[in-house]
Amino acid sequence: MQIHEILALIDKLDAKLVVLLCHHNADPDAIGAAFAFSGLLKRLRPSLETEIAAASGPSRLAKSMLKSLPLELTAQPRIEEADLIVLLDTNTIQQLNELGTRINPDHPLVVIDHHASHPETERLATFFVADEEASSTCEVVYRLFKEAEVEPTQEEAKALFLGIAFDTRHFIIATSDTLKVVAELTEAGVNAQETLPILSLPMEHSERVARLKAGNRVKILRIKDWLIALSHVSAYQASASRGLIALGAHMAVVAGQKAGRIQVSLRASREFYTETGIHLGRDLAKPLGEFLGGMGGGHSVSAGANGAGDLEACLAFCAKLLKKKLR
Ligand SMILES: [Mn+2]
Repeated sequence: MQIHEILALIDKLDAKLVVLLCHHNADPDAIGAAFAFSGLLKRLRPSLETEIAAASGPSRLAKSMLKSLPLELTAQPRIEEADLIVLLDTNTIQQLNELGTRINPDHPLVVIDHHASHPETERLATFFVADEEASSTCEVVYRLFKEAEVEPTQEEAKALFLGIAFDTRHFIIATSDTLKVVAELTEAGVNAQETLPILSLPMEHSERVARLKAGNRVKILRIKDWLIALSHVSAYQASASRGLIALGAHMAVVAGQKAGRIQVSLRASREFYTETGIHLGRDLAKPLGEFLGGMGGGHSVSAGANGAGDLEACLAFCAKLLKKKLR
């Protein structure tokens, strides 16, 4: 039982302060998982103090979600003083930006995640709770509640519900197991109809412009019957690549350069993954991250990489890799 192993670690360390960290631009899944897991820990070990922080602040949607939860993020987490650090929804330390540089290699570290695990993170982690089959980190955290036989509070259930809704694109890619969890969360007091609109903010003007620019600059690569869209835009790469999939591409790569750093978002349709077996995180983002001298990873149909280098060379690298894999 994983929750018992985490508790055993907390007891062994005689931990007083646990710092929970979410990846940069933390999304509703990361924030929801951190909020609920912190609540679970405090229920099981009432004297524990916890802090929750998101590297460089939360995303716009996560901010909107925070307004409906009794949670304040800590701007200056006491990482060095923490007896235990918990990483949520975060697959590499690099995704923590400057917060990651403050974690020393022998700091007790628990990782709770649903991404394909990164070997470097596995090495750093004292204990790893990872399930790549889970829809979201929130689903993984809900299973820890079940293991502990603790009912989430109405607010924790709401946070978990929002994280799952976000990561499954409003349940479009939810599995039967995920839907069972969602049903249990509604039993714990979540009103689905009132809660879901928290995740539907109107798109910002700059995001609309970025998506349209990415569409305008797109280069279409046709390999067999697959249509791959390659583009670049200096912001909102993830949104732009989702936009290109919605337009009809089977797979999209959108790169962007800002202050000498390159950020790349990769998205694919489910059909592309099931028929080609190409896992974007493992087969494309990871080697791309290495190519850029940075880091890459993610899921089967959604992944990202970052580093430094030349934008054109980066897109050419992706095209070459895809041609090799598809032919
Ligand atoms: Mn997630």
